Amino acid sequence: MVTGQETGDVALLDESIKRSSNTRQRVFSGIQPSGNFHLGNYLGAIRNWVDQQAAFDNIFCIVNLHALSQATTRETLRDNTLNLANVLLAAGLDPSQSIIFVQSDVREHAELCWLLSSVTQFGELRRMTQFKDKAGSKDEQVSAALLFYPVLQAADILLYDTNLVPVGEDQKQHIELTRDIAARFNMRYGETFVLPQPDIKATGARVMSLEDPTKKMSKSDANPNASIALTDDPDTIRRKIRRAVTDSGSDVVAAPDKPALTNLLTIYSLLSEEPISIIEARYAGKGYGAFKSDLADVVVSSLSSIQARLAELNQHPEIARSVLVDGAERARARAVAKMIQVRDSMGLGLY
Ligand code: AQP
Repeated sequence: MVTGQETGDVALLDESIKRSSNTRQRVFSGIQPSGNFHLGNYLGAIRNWVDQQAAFDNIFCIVNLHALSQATTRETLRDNTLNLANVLLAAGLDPSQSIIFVQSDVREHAELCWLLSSVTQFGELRRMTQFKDKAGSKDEQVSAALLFYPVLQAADILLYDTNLVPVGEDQKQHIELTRDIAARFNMRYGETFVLPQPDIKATGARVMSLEDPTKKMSKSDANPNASIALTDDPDTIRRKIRRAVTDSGSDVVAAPDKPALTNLLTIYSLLSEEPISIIEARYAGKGYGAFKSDLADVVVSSLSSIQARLAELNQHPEIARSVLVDGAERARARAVAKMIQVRDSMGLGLY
């Protein structure tokens, strides 16, 4: 379930970039305000952003324009946006080290999306796994925004001369497309964009559904028992872990033919910061019940400090609002400067 081999090279690259550079590398990543943020978002993305924010020049974006690719309402989008800002702050993003802003506050994202669509092939978009998964058999009815999602994502990233994009494994294909779009643009119009690298960690990059370990944990999963929300209370967390599917047999081991146990052990290992082998040894011969009960304790205690900070931030929405206003101003200054260069490269504007 965890794609360590595929992603180890990028983690090494990440280390070498940090060591060899005198100036801090630019990090950009985004998250959609599209629902209940879960352990997958936390372990695959947010926690990594927090852990490495001191080492990089960071921009983190609440991508509300992306969230429009699925049907939503004004109230839902507004609530989710503020809630996500609070989650990011509660998880430890620090506005003094990272720009945190809302995508629609910087209009250059939408403008660059259109310009990049001119160097993106329709076939590339139609072949994206995320589009195929989300469109399913209804690809005639889904929004065109769902198809265009990766072009907007490329715009988000390229607008800020991003070096590294810390994401979960599901986004790898989109970052590869971003690189192709940037390279094609540079070839046609001259060197304009930095080619970004995905920063995908060796573990936690694909946390799986608790109900079906062949599917990733996802906000849009209709089954609430499939994921652990960052806001779930201790009883809910314990119940979800107790009923999480397991593999045949009773050994607590990670193995290719034990996707459910591998997923649960990975969650335990990432949150407790213990190697999987130590955890396997601890539960040898003890069966799934004892393991699941302790895993629930680990999850509850890991989330408790975030939840306490979140409760405080929810009482004071003005804190997040002020962070977002300030973040938008700082992001906009960079985006406006970049778009002057992009427009000039493309021959737009004669003045
Ligand atoms: N299951 C996961 N395991 C590890 N990382 C994950 N991410 C998402 N799911 C997992 C990472 O979280 C970041 C933010 O994701 P997003 O909100 O932009 O959208 P997503 O990837 O489409 O996530 P969801 O939860 O599945 O949302 P919906 O259902 O709304 O599409 C990204 O870095 C992502 O890799």
